[in-house]
Amino acid sequence: MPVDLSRSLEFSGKLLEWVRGKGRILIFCHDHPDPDSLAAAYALKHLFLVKTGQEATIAFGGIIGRGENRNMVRLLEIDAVNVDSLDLNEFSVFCSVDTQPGTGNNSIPADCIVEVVIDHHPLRESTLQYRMVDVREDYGASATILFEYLKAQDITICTKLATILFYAIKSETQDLGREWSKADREAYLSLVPLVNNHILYEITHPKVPRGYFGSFNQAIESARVYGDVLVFNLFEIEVPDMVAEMADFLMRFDGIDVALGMGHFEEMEILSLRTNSEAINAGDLIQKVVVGLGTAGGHGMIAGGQIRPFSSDKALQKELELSLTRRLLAILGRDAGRGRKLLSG
Ligand SMILES: [Mn+2]
Repeated sequence: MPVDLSRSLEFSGKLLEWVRGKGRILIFCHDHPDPDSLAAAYALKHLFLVKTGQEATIAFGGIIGRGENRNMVRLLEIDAVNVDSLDLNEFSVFCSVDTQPGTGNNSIPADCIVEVVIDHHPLRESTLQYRMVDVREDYGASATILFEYLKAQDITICTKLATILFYAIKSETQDLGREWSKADREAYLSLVPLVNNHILYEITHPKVPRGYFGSFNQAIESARVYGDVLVFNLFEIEVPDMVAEMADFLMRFDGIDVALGMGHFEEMEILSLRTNSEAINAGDLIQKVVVGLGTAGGHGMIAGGQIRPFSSDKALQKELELSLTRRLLAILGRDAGRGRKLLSG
């Protein structure tokens, strides 16, 4: 049975009706945007353009660092700009996609009045105050929600848009292997025949700088194993997404149920947590680990956090690693022994 689009039809209809005739639109992604965040923003921009003729600008904080994401933006011409380059007074409508105000992973100024929130992360109570809210925690990707709006509004999905949405769902759910719903599967499968495979291959096989291999080296060198928990520390990083990428990489180690990684980027400590245990919720767990230190959030299997500002002093970063490890092991009820290096000798 096909997915019921009535919720998407109703929300997108109300959204378009409300936004029509208002001034310039700004769409916020989360910081260091990933493909899902960029795709959702791009599709929302497209929806506005086709249905109301209004132009929208896509904004993010931080950088687009990961090779795949840089290729995606370049090859598929996603015109996203850094929020620092904009004068927010020029905009009259503010939207937030794949993130919610106050989460700590976006650069939405505290005095900016957001009115549209479309996301698939756990709903924050404070989000309910906004005018137009569509948060679907059971969806694997924000791009899937946007795919449904386009379908519900009878918008033709061209090759470029299809490739953007497909890559978002593909990477976010790891090809429907991680935290996907029936709706994600439906979107993924209906996009397959529309995708430009040549571009998709180029996106997924980026050329990477020397430092990329250094990160693997550092991740492996620093990794300590505490029973079924693995912790690694990249210290100074050039690409903030590297922590998440290395967390995924090290999760492959047989016998590991939880991986926590950290790295320092522009005066902040970036954390990433992964689990493949059904008994653990990664988003809840990382929030407990950073309580009183920073902000965090996420889904059942993947989560992230940030502590800012944080010193660039390596000794302090090592100290933080040890204290976060102690917290993590205590919360999980694991023995807080010294652990052992992933590779010894
Ligand atoms: Mn997402």
